[in-house]
Amino acid sequence: MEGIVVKSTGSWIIVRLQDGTRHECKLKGQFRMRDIKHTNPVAIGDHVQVELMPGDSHGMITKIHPRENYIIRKATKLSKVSHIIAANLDHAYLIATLAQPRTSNGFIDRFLVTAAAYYIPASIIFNKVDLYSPELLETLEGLCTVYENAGYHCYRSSAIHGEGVELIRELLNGKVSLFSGHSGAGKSALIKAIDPSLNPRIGILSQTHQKGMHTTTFAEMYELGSNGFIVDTPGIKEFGLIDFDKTEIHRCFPEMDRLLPFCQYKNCSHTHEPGCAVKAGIKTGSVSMLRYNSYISILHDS
Ligand SMILES: Nc1nc2c(ncn2[C@@H]2O[C@H](COP(=O)(O)OP(=O)(O)O)[C@@H](O)[C@H]2O)c(=O)[nH]1
Ligand SMILES: [Mg+2]
Ligand SMILES: [Zn+2]
Repeated sequence: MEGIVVKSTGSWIIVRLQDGTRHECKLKGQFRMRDIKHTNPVAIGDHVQVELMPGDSHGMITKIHPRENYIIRKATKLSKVSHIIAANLDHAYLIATLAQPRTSNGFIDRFLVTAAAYYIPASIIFNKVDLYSPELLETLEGLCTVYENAGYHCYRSSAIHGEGVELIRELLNGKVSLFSGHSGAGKSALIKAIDPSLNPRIGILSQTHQKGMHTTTFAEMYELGSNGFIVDTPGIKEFGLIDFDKTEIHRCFPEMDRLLPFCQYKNCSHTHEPGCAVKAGIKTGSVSMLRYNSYISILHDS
């Protein structure tokens, strides 16, 4: 029987079969050790084949179908081994916020680069708009212009007041979407607002740090009443660009990628070369300094 992995707790893998039933499954032994680059041989969103145990609701995963795409994070900071966050995604949303805990521009850009590197279309949802001061709303306006010009859609939401929720619900219709972002940004609260029949654990912001507590320890895929799936992830500190060629990073900045044909050198890195269209774009305003700085910082770190 065919199914999709919706949760993996370490000891059990929960698979949703096509008939809508859910089953606790184990992985057939042969898969466990084969994949040494990833800490988890089976990931949320994987399409799998399952054999149910006779007279029991438990199952055995006998086959993992090839992934269309996936997004990973490093297992630990220095590790070469990575953890697959989720596979077979139609779209990745970064749940960001300018209210506590504020999402940095650097983090936003790293997320967008990672999604692009793995061929996953991405957008940004700025949540908690109910908490923004008039000044912050103006900052938001400016940021949205930067990202829209770069080629990304920006949405505004309040999981508490319901602003923007209807539109996001429509975007998710019939799609497999990933919700990612810092702990406390409101991923789980937004999922609850989108489909009140779901019960993701919503955290309390710690008073001292105004950071989210880690309430979602495992990523989990939720089935929406509206015929779609959302993967809720625990707060992610760092995405992984593993085995990714440094010289390709600028291809993951759509506004820079568009200008590459106009650079004097075909392999321009947009750093020191003469006749660089990206650097010229910064002067005319078609490339934002904010994004360019992120590019340079990602280039140096990787
Ligand atoms: N004021 C306000 N609070 C929110 C909003 N969304 C989430 N929160 C609160 O922020 C905290 C963290 O939310 P949670 O959904 O657990 O964040 P997650 O870690 O990203 O899943 C909770 O106390 C939520 O009630 C929002 O749009 N407005
Ligand atoms: Mg959460
Ligand atoms: Zn250039």
